[in-house]
Amino acid sequence: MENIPRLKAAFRRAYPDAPEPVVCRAPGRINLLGEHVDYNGLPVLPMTIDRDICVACAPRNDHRVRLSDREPPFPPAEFVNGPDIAPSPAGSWENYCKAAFQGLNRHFGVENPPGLDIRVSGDVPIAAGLSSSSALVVACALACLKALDKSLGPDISRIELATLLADAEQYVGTRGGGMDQAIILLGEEGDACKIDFHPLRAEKVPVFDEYVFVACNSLVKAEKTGAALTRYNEGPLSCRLIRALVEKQAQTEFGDEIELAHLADLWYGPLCLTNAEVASLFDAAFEKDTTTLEEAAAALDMAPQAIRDAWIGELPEPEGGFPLRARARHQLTEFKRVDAARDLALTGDAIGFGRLMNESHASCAQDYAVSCPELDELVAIARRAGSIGSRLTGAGFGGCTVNLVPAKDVDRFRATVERQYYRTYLPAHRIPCDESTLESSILLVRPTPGAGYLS
Ligand code: NG1
Repeated sequence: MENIPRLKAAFRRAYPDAPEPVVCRAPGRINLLGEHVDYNGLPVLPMTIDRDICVACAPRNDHRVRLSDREPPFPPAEFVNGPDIAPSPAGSWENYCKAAFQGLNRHFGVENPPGLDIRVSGDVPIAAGLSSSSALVVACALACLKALDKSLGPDISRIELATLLADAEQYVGTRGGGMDQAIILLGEEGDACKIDFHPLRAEKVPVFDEYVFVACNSLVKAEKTGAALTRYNEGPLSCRLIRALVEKQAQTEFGDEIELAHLADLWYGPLCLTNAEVASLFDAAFEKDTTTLEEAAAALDMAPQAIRDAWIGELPEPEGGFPLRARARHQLTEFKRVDAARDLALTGDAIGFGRLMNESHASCAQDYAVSCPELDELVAIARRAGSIGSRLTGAGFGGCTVNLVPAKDVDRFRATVERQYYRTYLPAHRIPCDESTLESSILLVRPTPGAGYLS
């Protein structure tokens, strides 16, 4: 947890004339199971962590929002608050704040919202798959609510705010789902949560008494505002084409009136299909491993350009076509794993839960192609070091793994991962890791309360 007196002192140094600030806190999160499925409306199983982003904020007499952070990569920024806020260049950190402010100003129909002075501080590792960006969005949203004189609860529920912010965060260019904003707002101390999106709800899922979850940072940065953004968006965009092709197949099998707004409608919509029925629909829709744009166009009776305009934009077509069969398979198998993992957690079966985490990593790596050599190596080392379940967590392409480790073996786990990954593998692959980086790269994480006001 951030040091609040220190944050307030930093606020006063940055804005000496401002009134006493209020502090808003939003935790990071670690996803235990259910990766790259939230944007299709399929359930996920994350938990909040004891790392957070805090913002100290106080109102201004004008409409300007001033932002500062103690970290050098986050230079001070300023913008005029309103319902239409022009984005800063891609990759600028203030876009996360602008996303929240624009979303809330539009929601409440406020034309001339007041300004705020904001000081940010946090200890969620950045670009590590632990959702530092959504934590910043949520913390800024709580600050914005204060400026608008609105209260979390009476004026907007946590569920409404999570839904609104999932849309609002698309301002930064990602086509993400709603997992991060939901767990950050709905998470509870001491438990993980199964999040369902139809409708949005969070169900407490107990964590295991004699085990701990450990995050290990691969130290490969996966900034979703940079190169990883294109790679990340490949998932949601491919799934839009999958949805269209599966909808067509469902119409052939069940009638022309069938419409799928999301892939999740296969399970939750009027069809209410079983997993076996979804599997056979996918088999029929994707007979081959790959589907070319021409083939998709023929199946959908549309021009290739119309498919691009409707769903996939500039998504590059790989040689031989889009690997839709494997991408769709991941959606189905990950859905089954989330369901099974919840049941196993309720019965305290850590070994079974860990097995599902291992299977999820294989599916993320092979069927969804969101892993990288460093993550695969870190997962392999963690399993040798005593983890009973290891997988990448979050968007992938770098960032952290999550590991389920018997509490009594944590020291051995830490020592082995430190030696084999951080002191051997990384130097051999020319990835820098000094002692202080190493110290903050293996984190025991435990679930903390969802976002809220600290003062
Ligand atoms: P992170 O790890 O925070 O970049 C992203 C998406 C999630 C989800 C995961 C993959 C955003 C804000 N977050 O998370 O919605 O799709 O990837 O499971 O886009």
